[in-house]
Order: sequence, then C-alpha cells, then structure tokens
Amino acid sequence: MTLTARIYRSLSVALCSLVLVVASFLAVVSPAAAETITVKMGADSGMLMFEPANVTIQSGDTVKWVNNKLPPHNIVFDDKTIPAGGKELASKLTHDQLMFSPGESYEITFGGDMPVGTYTYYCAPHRGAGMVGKITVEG
Ligand SMILES: [Cu+2]
Repeated sequence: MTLTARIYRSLSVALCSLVLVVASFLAVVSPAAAETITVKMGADSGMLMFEPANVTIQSGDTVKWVNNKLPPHNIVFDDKTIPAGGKELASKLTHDQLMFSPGESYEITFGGDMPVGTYTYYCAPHRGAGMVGKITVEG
C-alpha cells in the first residue's frame, strides 16, 4: 500500500467515526416528540380505578382518558392538589361531565404555561372507592 493510500484510508476511518459520534450525539440531545399516554377509566379487571393510576410525563405530552369499565366516570382536578394556577387552572382541566359511553375520551396536553409538578385528580362518583389518579409532569 502506498503512503497516499494509507493516508486516505485512515482519513476515511476517522471521518466515519466522526459521523457516527455526531449522529449519536444528535439522537441524544434532540427533544423527544410529544407523546400521548392513555389512562383507562375503570381497570380491565373491573376495579374502580384509573389504570395506570400514576403517570409520569414530560411537559408537552398529552394524557388521554378513555372510558373502559364500570361507567360513568369523570375527571376532577382540585386547586389544592395541582402545582399552581389555583381554581382557574383546576376548572380548566376538569371534565365534570360524566362519561357513560365505552370508548368516550378526554384529553389534556400538559404544556405551554402549565407548571411542572404533580397533578392529582379523582372521579367524582367513585372517589370513595379510591378512583384517584396522579400525573407527574417533568420539565
Ligand atoms: Cu369513576
């Protein structure tokens, strides 16, 4: 192998490594696309609960509640159990109206000016039975 060929070869190996490093770096730092997380209202097992009851999401993600078992259900946020924003934000998030039909759904995107932190909510008819859920929004 001539000297020139050797130089070209090591250069191309170096270039390939560089491309790989840059590509993996970009894959790590680029923000993940916003996701939609589904929470069933009424567990498959027939329990009066949100499933999953505890969800951790990133700011910008959407939670979608879907009517599953033992309706009716609703989703009530209390101003004392959300990070900030008081009654106004709590009532904006709340879906007071009872959902009766299977598959009926309600979505909230936890983004924009909504604070990060823990949002606790409940289903009004089944709160006593323990139908309570928690969403932790990370920044
Ligand atoms: Cu319920």
